[in-house]
Amino acid sequence: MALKHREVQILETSLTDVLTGVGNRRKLEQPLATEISRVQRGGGTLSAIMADVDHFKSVNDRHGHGAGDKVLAHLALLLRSQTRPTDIVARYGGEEFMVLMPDTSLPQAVLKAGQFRSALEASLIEPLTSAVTCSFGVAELALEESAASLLARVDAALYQAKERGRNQVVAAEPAPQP
Ligand code: GH3
Ligand code: MG
Ligand code: MG
Repeated sequence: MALKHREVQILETSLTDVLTGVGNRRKLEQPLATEISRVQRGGGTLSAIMADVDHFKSVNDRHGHGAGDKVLAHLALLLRSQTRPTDIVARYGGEEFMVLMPDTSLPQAVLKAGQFRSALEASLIEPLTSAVTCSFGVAELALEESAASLLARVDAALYQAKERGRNQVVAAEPAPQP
């Protein structure tokens, strides 16, 4: 029994991002697969939000890596505190986060990303003296769409948000017909 508990602990640690305490990229895999099969069986909706900190390199350059780390921890907490326990929040890459939201339509997810955006913009994160912002891509899983396609669409939407000037939310193009 003690051994089993230890195994669960090790597994949990291997799926957690040390800096921010949210899940790491690997933590997304299983829920993503599970949620996609639920939707494909006719079980409702699934949306994904990808967030990327704007000009994060210059935050590090100006205020130091430690301050950059604080921004990431702040953003992770913000995402976690403004989502449901059934939503998955994960650090997807260096300064990129993914939020998976079961039972959430595209308009609802766009609204949610807008809330993240304005909450971050309004945050004061010491020792920073000005606001940090984030760009967001949002997509809803289409019928018969794969995880790879969903992630590609959400990524392309995030790229658009950067292109359009950052600190904004862009909804993905509809999935190509299967
Ligand atoms: P953009 O608005 O286009 O997203 O620009 P950016 O500067 O945010 O993007 P870029 O990809 O050029 O830089 C990302 C930076 O994130 C570079 C890297 O040093 C930093 N970074 C990645 N992981 C960490 C981390 O764990 N801590 C800190 N402090 N910085 C990190
Ligand atoms: Mg960035
Ligand atoms: Mg990035």
